[in-house]
Amino acid sequence: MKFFSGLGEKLRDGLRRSQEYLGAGLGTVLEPERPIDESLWEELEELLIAADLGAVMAADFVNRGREEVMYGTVTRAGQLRPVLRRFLLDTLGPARPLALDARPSVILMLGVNGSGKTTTCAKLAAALKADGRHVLLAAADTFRAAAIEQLETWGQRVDVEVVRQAAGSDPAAVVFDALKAAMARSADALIIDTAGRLHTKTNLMDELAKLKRVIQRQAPGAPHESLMVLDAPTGQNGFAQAKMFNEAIGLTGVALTKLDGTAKGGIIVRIVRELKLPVTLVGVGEKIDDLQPFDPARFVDALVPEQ
Ligand SMILES: Nc1nc2c(ncn2[C@@H]2O[C@H](COP(=O)(O)OP(=O)(O)OP(=O)(O)O)[C@@H](O)[C@H]2O)c(=O)[nH]1
Ligand SMILES: [Mg+2]
Repeated sequence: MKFFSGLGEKLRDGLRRSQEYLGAGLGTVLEPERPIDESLWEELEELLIAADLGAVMAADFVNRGREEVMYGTVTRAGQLRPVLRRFLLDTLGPARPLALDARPSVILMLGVNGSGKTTTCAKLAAALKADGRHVLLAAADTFRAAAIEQLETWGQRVDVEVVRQAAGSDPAAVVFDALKAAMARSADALIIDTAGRLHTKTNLMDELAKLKRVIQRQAPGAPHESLMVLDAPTGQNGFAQAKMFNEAIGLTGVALTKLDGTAKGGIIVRIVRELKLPVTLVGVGEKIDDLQPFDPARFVDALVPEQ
């Protein structure tokens, strides 16, 4: 049950760089007894932008802060901390757990090259297995033999069966087989790894649309999750990519990886707000258990702790 009981400390570790960055900045800007003046708003806005919340949201927050001051609810800088926490929580909305009710629940991982798709598939497979679920992996990245082997190696390590075909075969055929196997064995979940592709390559986006059609035909209602795997350090560039993937095949959410490698954890807030997609999973390291369901409350606690 470890996946869903949540590993708050892990998230905290993964966000260390963001936390140190924002934490140190907020510590200075929101000095508890500091009076509120124009320079404070400027410093705060800069800090939020630098943490990757984006200019629009930084300005929004400053406006909200100014309102609080106008109403007299805030008179000292330290009182803006809970206002910031509330603002982030409101923007993030409630947690949106992965859709895992169907049997099999079909989870499609997609995204650009190197974003962490294969690793996230393996981590998720391990987490669901540890949760007592019967999981299958499908090696639908048939572009390179190495990609299939990479997933197989993970499969062996986490003791999850990998449905595969030879390199160069049609990914749709792999997915067809895998789904058939998952249904025959009453598996709880089928996690599909796909090849990295640029959103600008029409033929590859068409291939993805075809994959989705094959799945839909075979199992109405599936795929239950089409997750865009984005890596946090890519930041803003990932937005354009995710938008195009969303338009081309429809996404249900984002799995944000490499959150441990950036000081800009604020990107999560922008994803939710600008892409209007929930972040369902976060990757906080390269190890098998470095994956967490995204929990907005925990995230805000880690990023902007109460003092
Ligand atoms: N630090 C860190 N590294 C990660 C995380 N997730 C994945 N990685 C690393 O990112 C690199 C690429 O991961 P893959 O899972 O192979 O990425 P991919 O999207 O499958 O790549 P392609 O199949 O080539 O498109 C590997 O070195 C992973 O260990 C994460 O959450 N944190
Ligand atoms: Mg891969």
